[in-house]
Amino acid sequence: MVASIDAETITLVNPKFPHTSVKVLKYGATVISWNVNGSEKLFLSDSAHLSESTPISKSEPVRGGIPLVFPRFGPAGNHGPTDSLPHHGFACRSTWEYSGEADEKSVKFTLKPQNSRLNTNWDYNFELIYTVSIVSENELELTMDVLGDSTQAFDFNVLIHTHFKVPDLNQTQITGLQDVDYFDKCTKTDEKGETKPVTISDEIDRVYRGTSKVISINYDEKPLFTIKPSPSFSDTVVWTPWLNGAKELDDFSPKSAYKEVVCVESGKVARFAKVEPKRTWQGSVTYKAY
Ligand code: TA6
Repeated sequence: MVASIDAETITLVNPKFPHTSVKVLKYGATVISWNVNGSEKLFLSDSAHLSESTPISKSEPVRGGIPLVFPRFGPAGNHGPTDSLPHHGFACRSTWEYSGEADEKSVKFTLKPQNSRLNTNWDYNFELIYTVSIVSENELELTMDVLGDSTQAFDFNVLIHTHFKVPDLNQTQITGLQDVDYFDKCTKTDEKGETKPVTISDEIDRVYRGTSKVISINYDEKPLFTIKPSPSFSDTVVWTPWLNGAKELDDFSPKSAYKEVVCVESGKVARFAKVEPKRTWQGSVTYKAY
């Protein structure tokens, strides 16, 4: 059920769970708040860009919340159709159409070539349908449908770039990624999966390939969040800028918040996904907050 709607945001409340709300910006269809019983679960920078800039090429994704990466994670390199697109693509820099309530627990947003002004060099007649659902008091489900062009197949990356709020990274651990090989974007090397859970004491930027387990973000060895992606979201990115990285990001503030955010992102980025003409590709992820 939509609790409120204005020119820029939609706030969703499921009447069965009135103490939980989700706020979505039409810009990027970015979830900027997931509030469970008065406790905010997402990091949002105080200086995030919350609307399109003019020209559109100057638009930046929201720093925080849940931006959507499509159709390029990049820099993927040497992939003709997406090479001309900015890092993370255009979905997070476009203003989506609000398509209304799907049912009492969900709202839908749509992006088509007409409203994604950045896609001039990526010339496919795609449609994205993004469904945001409050499935229980502490569970949020996000589903992306990628509808194919009527005549030609196309390749894409897609990633749900979630900024989870944590009390302190020093006591945070991520489980469920053990023994999964990854590409380390900081060192630009392929690494073998580690046997221990991920701990954080510096910048981390990793693309885990072929993740299939439930992932858990733990604080003091107790779960804060669990993350259950669909099999089609076969990759998981873990990113946190740490203090040095946060200092380089103009739209990250306060800088001291670097210790309170970790991105654990589900999607398809290690390789491109493909959608055949007139077909639909679907990926989804469910988060549970504790
Ligand atoms: O998803 C991880 C990542 O691509 C990192 O490599 C890091 O650059 C981060 O996202 C933020 O990217 P941005 O372009 O928004 O500064």
